[in-house]
Amino acid sequence: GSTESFDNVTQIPSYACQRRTSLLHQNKEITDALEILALSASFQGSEARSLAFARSTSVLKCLPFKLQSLQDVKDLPWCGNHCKRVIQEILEDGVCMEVELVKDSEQYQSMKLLTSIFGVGVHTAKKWYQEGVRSLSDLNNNKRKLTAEQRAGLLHYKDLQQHVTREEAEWVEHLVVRALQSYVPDVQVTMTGGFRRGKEVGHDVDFLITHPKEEALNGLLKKAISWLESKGYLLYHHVKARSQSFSKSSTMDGHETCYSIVSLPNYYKHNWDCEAEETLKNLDNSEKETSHNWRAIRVDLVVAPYSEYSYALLGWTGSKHFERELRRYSFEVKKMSLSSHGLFDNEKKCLLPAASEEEVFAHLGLPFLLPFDRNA
Ligand code: DGT
Ligand code: MG
Repeated sequence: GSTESFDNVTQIPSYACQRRTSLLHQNKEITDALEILALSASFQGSEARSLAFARSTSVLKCLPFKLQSLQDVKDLPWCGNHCKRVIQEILEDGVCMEVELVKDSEQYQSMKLLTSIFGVGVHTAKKWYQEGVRSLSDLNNNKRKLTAEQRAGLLHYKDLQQHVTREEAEWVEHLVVRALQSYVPDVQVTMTGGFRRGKEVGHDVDFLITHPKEEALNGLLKKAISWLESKGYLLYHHVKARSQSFSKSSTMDGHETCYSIVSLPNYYKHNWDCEAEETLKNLDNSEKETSHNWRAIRVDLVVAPYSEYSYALLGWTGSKHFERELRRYSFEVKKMSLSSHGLFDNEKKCLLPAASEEEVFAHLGLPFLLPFDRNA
C-alpha cells in the first residue's frame, strides 16, 4: 500500500461498529481464508479463536486498498501473528497450507455439510460427527431421532442450499405483505438481514413486522401463517412465542418469530402482477403434477412492538459480526446493554427509547452507519 493508505490504517478503530464496511473490498482471497479458519475453530469448540479470526477478517474487509506486504498490516487492530502468517503465505504463494489442510479435512467437510442443514447447529453436528455420521445419507439411513425442523431441513436440503436471489426475495415479500394485509391493511413490513445491507443473494429472507397500535399485532402472525398455509405456500413452520420475561439487561431475543420454509412457484417470474392462486388454477394438470414446479425458500418472520422497532430493525439487519461488535462496544465503552428490544443504561439503570436507528447510534455516541456499511 501507499504511504497514504498506511496512514489510514493506523486510524482504523478497534470496534467494527465504528467503521464503514461495504460488501465489496479488495482482499477477498485473504478474508475467505481467514473465514475458513474462524469456522473451523468454531467447529472445534474454540469460540475465542474463532472470534479472533472473525475480528481480523472484519478489519481486513474495511481496508481501502489491496494488501501488498506484511508491512501493510503492521499496525492493524486484531491482526495477530497467526493472522499475519496466513496473510504472508497467501501474498507469497497464493494459498495458505493450513487453510488448504482444513478444507481437505474430513472433520471440516462433514461439519460444514451437517451445519448447513436447517435446524442443525455446531453442537448437534459435532455429536453426530463423533457418532460416525459423515453424509446426508448416513442421517437418512440411521434410525436417528431428528427434530421436525431437521426433517424439513433434510427434505428440502437441495433447494435450501441454493442462494435466494433478490428477485425471489421480493416475490416472497409480496406474498408475506398480502398475507398480513388481509388482516391488518396498514401493517408495516420491512425486509431485513443481508438484503437490507445490499446483498444480491442470501441464504434466507428475513422480515420485520410492526404496527403503531400494539393491539393490531395480537394474533396477527398466527393468522398470516394460516392464510399462507391454506393457500399451500407453507412447507414447514414453527413459531417461537413472544417472551415477556426477558431481563432488561440481557441480550436474549424474545420477539415472536416464525421460522419457516415457503414454496416459491416456478411460474412466478412470468406472472409477477397476477394473483399466484389464479395462475395455479389456470395451469393444466400435467403442469401441476410435475414433481417440482416450485422451490423451497427459508423465511423468517419477526414481530416487534412499535416501541422496540428501531432496536429490532438494527438487530435483524446484521451482519452477525456487526451486531456482536455493537453489543460489545455498548457494554465495554458505554456500560450499556443492547438487544433487539432496547438499550439499557447499566449506570443510570434506565431504558433508552429510540424512534429510529439514527437515535440508537446517537445514544451510543457512534456516527450513523447505513445498512450498506454494516457488512462487517
Ligand atoms: P444471509 O441470510 O446468509 O444472506 O445473511 P444474513 O445477514 O441475512 O444472516 P441471517 O439471515 O442469519 O440473519 C440476519 C440478521 O438477523 C443477523 O445479522 C443477526 C440477526 N439474527 C438472526 N437470528 C437471530 C435471532 O435468533 N435473534 C436475533 N436477535 N437476531 C438474529
Ligand atoms: Mg438472512
